[in-house]
Amino acid sequence: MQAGEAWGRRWTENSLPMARAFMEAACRKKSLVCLAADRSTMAELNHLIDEVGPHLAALKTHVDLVDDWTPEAWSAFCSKATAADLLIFEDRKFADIGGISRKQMSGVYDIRSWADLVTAHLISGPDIVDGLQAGWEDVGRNGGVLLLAQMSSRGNLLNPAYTAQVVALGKTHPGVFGFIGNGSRPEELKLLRQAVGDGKLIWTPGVNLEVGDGEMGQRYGDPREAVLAGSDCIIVGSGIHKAENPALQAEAYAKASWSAFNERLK
Ligand code: 5BU
Repeated sequence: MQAGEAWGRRWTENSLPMARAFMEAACRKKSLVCLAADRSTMAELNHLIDEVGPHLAALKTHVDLVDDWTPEAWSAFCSKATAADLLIFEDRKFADIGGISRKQMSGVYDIRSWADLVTAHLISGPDIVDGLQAGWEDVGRNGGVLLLAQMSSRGNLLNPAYTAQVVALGKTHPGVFGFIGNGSRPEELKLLRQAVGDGKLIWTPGVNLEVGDGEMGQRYGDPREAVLAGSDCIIVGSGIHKAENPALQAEAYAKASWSAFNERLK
């Protein structure tokens, strides 16, 4: 099935190049899984991609938690991810004013040069999206911003009124790829999807085949329920990278997400 047919209104109502690149990748890989690659050495990161790359549509990084980071090793790792047909998503959670966010896209990590997607809080106002987009323009690249509309962690301060404002400001901004929603609570996710409509994607952390509480206030919901509630991509970390057999688990998440996506189409 062509990506446009599979994604329906999510495709026709969203012309951001990076959003369509994701929708196409998901169809090629038959997976709505983004791996949260929270490993702290380059060797572990490289090994993980070799193991699970075929089952993923995207790769989420926290570049600042790698102990032995070097520009050369990171560049080789990004090439490996691209060769595995993965979009690269730096979960940087930018939050500063627009001009500083633009500068933070460069610096030592030079996020603008390798990330296709980044996260941002909208706490400082909508100019942050323009700042981040300007960061990509500075190096002649395209990218997309995922705004945090909800979070998965217990006690977070993103209340429904705040979520509504993030959605209202973000849904008409062309630089916004989509929103982060809470994968651990399908009922919250349904409300978010209603508010967002079909014009933007929703990606969800807080997803695990074992539903319940995680470490330090993390909460987990079921992948199928998250997709049926309106998630377009499930972000899975420890459910895959801490598994005894990460490849088998990644395949299980890919299958769960893809069959729920097909169920949602009917
Ligand atoms: P986990 O191992 O599946 O719990 O990892 C979740 C990842 O998603 C981790 O990298 C977090 O930084 C990220 N995350 C999250 O857990 N919850 C949120 O609300 C946001 C990001 Br935004």
